[in-house]
Amino acid sequence: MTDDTRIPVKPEIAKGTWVDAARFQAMTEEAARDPDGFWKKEAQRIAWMKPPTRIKNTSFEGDVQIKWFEDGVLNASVSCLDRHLEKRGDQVALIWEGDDPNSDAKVTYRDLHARVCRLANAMKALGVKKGDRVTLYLPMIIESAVAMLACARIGAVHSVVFGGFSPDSLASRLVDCESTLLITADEGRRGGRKVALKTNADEALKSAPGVKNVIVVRNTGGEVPMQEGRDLWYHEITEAAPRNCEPEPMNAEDPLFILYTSGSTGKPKGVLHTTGGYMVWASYTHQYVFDYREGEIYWCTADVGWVTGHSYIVYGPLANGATSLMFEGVPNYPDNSRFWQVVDKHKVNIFYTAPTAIRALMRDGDAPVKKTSRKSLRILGTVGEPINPEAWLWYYRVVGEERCPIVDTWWQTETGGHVITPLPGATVLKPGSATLPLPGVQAGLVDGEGKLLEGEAEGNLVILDSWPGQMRTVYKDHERFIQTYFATFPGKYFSGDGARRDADGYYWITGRVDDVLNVSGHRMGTAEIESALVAHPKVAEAAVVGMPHDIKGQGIYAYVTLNAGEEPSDALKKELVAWVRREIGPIASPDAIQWAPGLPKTRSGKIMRRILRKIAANETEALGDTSTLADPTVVEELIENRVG
Ligand code: 6R9
Repeated sequence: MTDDTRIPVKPEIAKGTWVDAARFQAMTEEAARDPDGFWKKEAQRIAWMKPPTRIKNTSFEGDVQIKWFEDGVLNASVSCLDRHLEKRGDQVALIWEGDDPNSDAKVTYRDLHARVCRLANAMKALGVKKGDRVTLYLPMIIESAVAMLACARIGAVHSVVFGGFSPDSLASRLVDCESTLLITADEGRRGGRKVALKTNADEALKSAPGVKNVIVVRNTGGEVPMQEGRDLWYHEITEAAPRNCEPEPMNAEDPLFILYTSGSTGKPKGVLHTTGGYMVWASYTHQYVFDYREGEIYWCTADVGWVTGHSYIVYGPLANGATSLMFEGVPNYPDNSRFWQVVDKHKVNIFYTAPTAIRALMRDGDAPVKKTSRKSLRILGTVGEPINPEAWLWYYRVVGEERCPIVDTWWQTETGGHVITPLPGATVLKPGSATLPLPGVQAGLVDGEGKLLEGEAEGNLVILDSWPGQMRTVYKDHERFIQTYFATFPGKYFSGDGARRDADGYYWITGRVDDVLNVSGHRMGTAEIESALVAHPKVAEAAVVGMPHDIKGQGIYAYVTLNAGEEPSDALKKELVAWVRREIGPIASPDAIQWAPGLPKTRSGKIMRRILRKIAANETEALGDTSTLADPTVVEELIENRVG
């Protein structure tokens, strides 16, 4: 049905775009034919102390070795700061919009450079050296970006831990990467509430004895205990520090950061990114995918605690000399019009958010959007999970008034940046499809045996060859890196996602492969059924999981959240089953529907299907770790009202 909807490239976007359809074609061909030549040119987008002469040296076989630009020398902070000083020292680099709509701030490139150097010098004075790991546990404040860049400046490897994580999660991450320094704040602010960061950090530090110092940003001014000899106020140590700090020369393959990410099994993995390839990829994708143009205001709503914040609030935009907006708050505080009010206030041109936010806002109707202007918007983007065509079209029609192309960007912490995505000036859009691989990305689909599928097909999404932004290893556990990503389909990077490729070669991500159902021998993406359910006018959100079924192997269990004001009833359940049968086919009929006032989500907004599968399977004694849930009470409610 939605496969037929095509939205052509807008002439007004194509005009002056970085990459039009012809250029996209040419780039794709060149990057495949001559990766060394192509990436040698693209590498010039960042600042090198010694430009690389060796470009690609990668193997997905055996030990899996990934090296890009390996004889190049650079410092990431120079690309983001120093080289902009002459031309745009007085241009705003970061706009900060507070949780409270009356608080904001602007920091120029010159200011940011000085702040980064001061903190870098202060860290050096504490004995932090190249290669040391520094953990950041911070709210969405300017100091987060300053701290990341200050680490980069002195060659320290940052590990950002999302400010919503518990003391336990923070402790295990501190210990795993053996951080000696933690940078945190007294408190954070979100949706009108305070987040007790320093108190959490103190709790975590009881089990992370390797941490010698804690730098504390005074953010809210809340009373927090400071431990003599260990804890230092950020403002005190930076005030005294010199405002110039020579950037540490780094090899292209020296680590830039570690970011922990959850897998389907085991403890979180420390995804390691290195300096040269990551910076090239962040800059390349930010420029082309958002069609970023000189002087534009760009806003990514992610938290810096996730990879999206790393690549698309800090490194990509700043490498490109952009003005990047950083938002401390949430979409519905003080009210559900906030995103669009911020867009109008700062005249945002490019807006990048998550499908879960779009669906939540869609549920509240058009009025909160329509009371704002949004005339500045030119490009919209989404990331994080499959976007159902229903939400895509609402975003397109209501938020963007059919003026702004939507880039549905598929990528992962592991990929460093976008890998499958439309380009606004080049790609005909189809609502719900992440469309085509970027030039330089060799995507493919394989069946269960690893056989590469041709043409129209559905299978496991793999990437056949390396791209510069790829993760290099799991920190201190290269074997786990090989096992997780290269063992399932030897010689290929396995994403863990499933996808369908249509007759035009467009990719439709169906969700994690562990979410793919097999019902009576038919394979179905849970995202597909969810999308059908959400397309019903009364449904706000849906999550579908498999449940054990005697006859079909797996049955379909759907959790459904209704729009505000809709009443659950048995008649409505029947109606939804009939609706899904009509939308997809009888094989997709839900076997059970449970009304869900809320769904268990991680703090980054991802639905925790693991928990939903357990509830559906009536294995509620063994729910596993629920500590990363945004609201654990949701789970109790669901258990109580489980169906069947
Ligand atoms: C960037 C980010 C990665 C997983 C990935 C996939 C899902 C991300 C998506 C998408 C469909 C998109 N995902 N973007 N699914 N369409 N545009 O989210 O990284 O937190 O590591 O998650 O998110 O399942 O495998 P990360």
